[in-house]
Amino acid sequence: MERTFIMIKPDGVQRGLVGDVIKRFEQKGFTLAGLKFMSVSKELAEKHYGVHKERPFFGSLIEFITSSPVVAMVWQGKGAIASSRQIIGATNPLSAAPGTIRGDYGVDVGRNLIHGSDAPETAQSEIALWFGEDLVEWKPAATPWIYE
Ligand code: IDP
Ligand code: MG
Repeated sequence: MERTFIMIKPDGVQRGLVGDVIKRFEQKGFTLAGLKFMSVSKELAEKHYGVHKERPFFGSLIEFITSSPVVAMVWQGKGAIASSRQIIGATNPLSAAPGTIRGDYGVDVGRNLIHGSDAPETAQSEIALWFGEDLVEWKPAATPWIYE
């Protein structure tokens, strides 16, 4: 089982899409392992997006992520990292396929609604950064109806 870090960005929260986003991950069959509604400090935002430090959009990205609350989550399941990226869609919402979160709701790359870890190593470090050990271990009753 894999775990991935998913964050509904300030635009997703402000636009009332929290329920829809959570619903998509639940309906896929993934399991929630962590969830918090929070404001993001500049320090946390800069650590999370550290890989983009030299990019021209870094400043506006940090300003945006810290501008309004986010929903931070950990979702768990078979192939959860790559599958979540498919559920989310391409970085630029105009290129994201209809049916994906960004494809269905977004227009601008700087307002693309949601973050998802892109690989096992980043998932591990992002979960540690945002949640530490504060995750819930549980097995949903529907598990045998989702996995053979
Ligand atoms: P990802 O979120 O699909 O993994 P990354 O390339 O890791 O995309 O970029 C991180 C975030 O930085 C994007 O989700 C987007 O919000 C923002 N971003 C990426 N490229 C641009 C750009 O060219 N202009 C403005 N913002 C960008
Ligand atoms: Mg990324």
